[in-house]
Amino acid sequence: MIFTLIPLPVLILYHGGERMSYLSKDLETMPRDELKALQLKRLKEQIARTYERVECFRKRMDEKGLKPEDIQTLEDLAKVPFSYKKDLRDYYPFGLFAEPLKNVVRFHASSGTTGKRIVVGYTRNDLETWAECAARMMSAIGITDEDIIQVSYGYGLFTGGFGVHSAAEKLGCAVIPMSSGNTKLQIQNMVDFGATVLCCTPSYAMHLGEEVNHMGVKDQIKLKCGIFGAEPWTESMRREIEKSLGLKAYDIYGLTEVIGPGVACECSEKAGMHIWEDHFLPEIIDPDTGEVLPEGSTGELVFTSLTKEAFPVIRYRTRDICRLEYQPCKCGRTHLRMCKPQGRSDDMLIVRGVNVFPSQIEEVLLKTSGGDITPNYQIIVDRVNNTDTFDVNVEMSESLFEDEVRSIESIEKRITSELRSTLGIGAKVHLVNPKSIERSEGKAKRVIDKRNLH
Ligand code: DLL
Repeated sequence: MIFTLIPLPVLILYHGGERMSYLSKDLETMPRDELKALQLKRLKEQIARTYERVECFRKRMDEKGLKPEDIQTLEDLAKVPFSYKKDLRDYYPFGLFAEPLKNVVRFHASSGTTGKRIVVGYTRNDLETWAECAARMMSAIGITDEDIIQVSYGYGLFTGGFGVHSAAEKLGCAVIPMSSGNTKLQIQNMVDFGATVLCCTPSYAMHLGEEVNHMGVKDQIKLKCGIFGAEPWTESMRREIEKSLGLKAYDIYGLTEVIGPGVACECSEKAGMHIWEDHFLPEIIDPDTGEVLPEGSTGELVFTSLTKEAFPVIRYRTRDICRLEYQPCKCGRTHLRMCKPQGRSDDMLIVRGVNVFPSQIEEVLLKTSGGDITPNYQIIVDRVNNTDTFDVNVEMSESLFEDEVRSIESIEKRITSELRSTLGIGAKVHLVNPKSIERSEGKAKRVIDKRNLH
């Protein structure tokens, strides 16, 4: 096998007070049996520490009659109780912390889809681990200290902005800390500062691409790649972004509870996202029964942190539905890869009894567009006379809008029929005027489900 590893920088990793110096290249290409031995050592420590310090976890272990010493192999993890987003709400704000606040140096938070926000904390070592993981992610993509990085993820309680910011500084890149929004200024800075890397949500990248072309400055931007994540996006959307901004688009994954961006990322092969398994142990389970599924199955992704101090997570149910790839990657990294999450199990719509992921609709829209529609859409589900209604509003392109001859109705019919054959149910497709659907500067809101409002 030919290894095409991009030279990786030496990064220093702190864990549990001990200072470890590793070549991240060695870590990322470590033979799997060595990696598993490292995981087991860290797993035992993380479980013992969490048992000792986090009451909720200790109670759940005790209820199952389990002690930390019962975890002697990686397979034993399957016996350990799960943790859930609900726990973060029930123990809000600091009830799941494993360190006194004196040792916490940063908070981040995310607004759950419903109810109370969730809060996580980081010690100084946690921030170091996070920056290291996210810097490895950037290295895997080919970003170096020569790069100028425009960070257009939101800064603040959301982990996106600060997460990639610290990593980029660690790599020695020049950072433009834009945060999200203020689109015209974003583009102006991109041009004036010569940004070579863009970091934002894929839906905001689409919007930036649209505006760059509208302002006629595409030939003045120097972007070579973009690292996009924080929400599900399709391969067709990747192609659209690459075309409109003239860059290579890479997928990155993470979640607040586990650490933020830097949990997993694509390498130059763009063939799934390597999970940094020396810090985060993944499992795929059946979301209904909780059983660990065999290798290669699609199911819910569950993470156990291996090195976190302030906010360890043990068997945390992400609700993200995906598959893990165990085959070695052509890049030479041995850490397994996760495929693009097709959506969160709690984002999945059940319309007239059929399971529908917004990403399936997006794929159909982009595949069948033929230049007639734009990738801006919104799904509206309601219930009228005890029956679900299912409408998809899609913006037509400027060219179709100006075309007086072609029938909008026939295009709507074509998309309706494609959607029916993919989803197995009928949706009413409405072509709406260009720029009439609100653009997103962070995570896009694609679905309006009015059924619970009645
Ligand atoms: O979105 C962290 C992040 C910031 C990741 C910037 C990547 C880039 P949360 O706000 O807690 O954290 O949302 C986490 O977003 O469980 C997934 O459902 C979704 N998600 C994140 N990355 C991806 C991705 C950040 N690449 C939730 N593809 C996760 C699909 C993603 N979904």
